[in-house]
Amino acid sequence: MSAVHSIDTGTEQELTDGFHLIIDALKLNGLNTIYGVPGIPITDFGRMAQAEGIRVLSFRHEQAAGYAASIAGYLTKKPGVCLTVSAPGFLNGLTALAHATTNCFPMILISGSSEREIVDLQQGDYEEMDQLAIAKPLCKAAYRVLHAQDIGIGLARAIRSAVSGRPGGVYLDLPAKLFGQVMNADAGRKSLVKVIDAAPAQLPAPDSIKRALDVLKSAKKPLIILGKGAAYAQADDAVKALVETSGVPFLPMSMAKGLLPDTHPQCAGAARSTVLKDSDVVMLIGARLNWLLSHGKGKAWGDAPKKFIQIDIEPKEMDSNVEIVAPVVGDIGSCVAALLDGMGKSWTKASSDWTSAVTKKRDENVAKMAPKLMNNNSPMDYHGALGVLRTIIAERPDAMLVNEGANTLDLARGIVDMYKPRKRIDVGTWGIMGIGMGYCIAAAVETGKPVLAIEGDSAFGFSGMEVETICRYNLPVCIVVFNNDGIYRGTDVNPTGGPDVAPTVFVKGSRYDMMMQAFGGVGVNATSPDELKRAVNEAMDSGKPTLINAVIDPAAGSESGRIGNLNPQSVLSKKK
Ligand code: ADP
Ligand code: TPW
Ligand code: MG
Repeated sequence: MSAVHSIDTGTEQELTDGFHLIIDALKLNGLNTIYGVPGIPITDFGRMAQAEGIRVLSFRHEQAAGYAASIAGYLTKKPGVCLTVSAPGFLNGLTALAHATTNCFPMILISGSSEREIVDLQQGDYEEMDQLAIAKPLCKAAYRVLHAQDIGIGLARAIRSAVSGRPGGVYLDLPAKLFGQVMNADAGRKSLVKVIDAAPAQLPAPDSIKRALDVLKSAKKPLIILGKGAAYAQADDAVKALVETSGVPFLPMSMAKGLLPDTHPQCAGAARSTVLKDSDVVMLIGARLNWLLSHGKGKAWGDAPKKFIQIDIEPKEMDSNVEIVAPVVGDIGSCVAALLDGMGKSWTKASSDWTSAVTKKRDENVAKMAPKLMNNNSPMDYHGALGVLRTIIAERPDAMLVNEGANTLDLARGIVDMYKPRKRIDVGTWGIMGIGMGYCIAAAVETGKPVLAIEGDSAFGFSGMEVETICRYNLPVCIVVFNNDGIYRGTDVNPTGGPDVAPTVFVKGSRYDMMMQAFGGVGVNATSPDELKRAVNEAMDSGKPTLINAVIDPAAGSESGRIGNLNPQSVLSKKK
């Protein structure tokens, strides 16, 4: 037990308090890193946590700290911990908590809060807010601990809720008074809970496995779609064995890229539209039929009738958008193992008519792209710049890749091949801007590997101040800002001719590299692919915090990258 006080009336006893009980409970459960922003009532808590050996990383804004915690959860399968002050700090962290829940990442947002008695009577306490009530609809579970002796149980519940079943965000409300509450140290020790088997295996029903294999066997043109749930599950060898034993072409969703290498002979990434349209049986593994897969219907899926097999830990996910003829509910490791078992040694691989048609299409598309990636234009276009970064990742497959933006995101996803699981982390289910720097920090801290961030200039701006955090902790992060003077393009004009620029346009010729220099990091202005290549390689070799301002032709991008079709259309502006 960390704290020793010793006075009592007459008899001496060892005491502890809320501060130390929380620290001990975190450590007992292997939660050794906190991402947060200090202030009342958690400043001393952060200091004490650091003193007790927890790594406490202070950010410039809670949202970035929260995104860091969320992706730490994804990368480690343990809840990432974000710590914030009350009301405004809590609210700043809440976007990330909702993001974690939406993306099925385990995370715990711990916020200090004001005194219950004052909050509940709405008497205007310092940073007063009923945080628990506000957090509830945005997370998987929300708890408040009022008494020191409940800290152990409170954290245990939070951990279990975050990681078991479908992972998600959990809110833990700790009122200021709790931290200073004193109790007998021995009783305190006994009150702590080391969570046993926090995410128990969930075995699929044998019938569901048989049904799935019958459907797969009947397929003429099968397809496997791997989602970030499959990457999260860390059942990499089993997933690879399933794909290879079945011989079925696979399509990785954005963050599942690299679960099997994008260069794998069965990878259909570069034949995406063909396999979606032409396949007859689709096996989803840890991927939802949400907007990112056009809800499993409509033009993108073509006219051929489809049968869906879905493997997911969340039973309610089945039939969410279209009928799932073979639902397999369980954790991916167990489900895939059971499928492999059922397939046995004599499974007939997917027909070569189908697989060679897919391969042909893929190779054509790759060949079409190749020359564009080799241009050395200045200012750069996306293909020239990304061609260079693609080679760098091929040469450094262990590096973490962070990616956000619109064109910068969609084109990087398509162009930059990934080779290893959980190396690509990006905007996720919401297509959210602002994850960049938090993800860079957590990726560096949790994996110890160098990080390359490919950032739209707008996307970068959402968390840009965290370059100071990156410099402060001297993290091996190389940020490439694709500077095209704005959102989607830097070429829009104000139709009124007034003094304001168009809403999508930024200051022309900005030098984001100088932001990094301000904090002692390396800043480089790169105007050609050759310069970009040199600067990135240098940064990846040195491990020094680096920001490269990559000058991109402001006219090169398109509206909303690849998803311009989602923009509503005005009849009036069309008529004009
Ligand atoms: P993507 O965006 O890559 O398509 P989604 O986030 O839509 O992926 O889907 C991930 C799915 O994976 C979720 O439905 C989630 O319930 C599921 N999932 C997460 N972890 C596991 C696991 N360990 N076992 C089974 N399913 C999981
Ligand atoms: C939290 C809306 C989607 S993409 C984007 C915005 C603002 C920026 C695109 O410009 P960028 O990339 O990054 O410069 P590029 O290469 O196309 O020029 N607020 C949030 N999330 C989203 N998705 C938006 C706004 C958006
Ligand atoms: Mg831009």
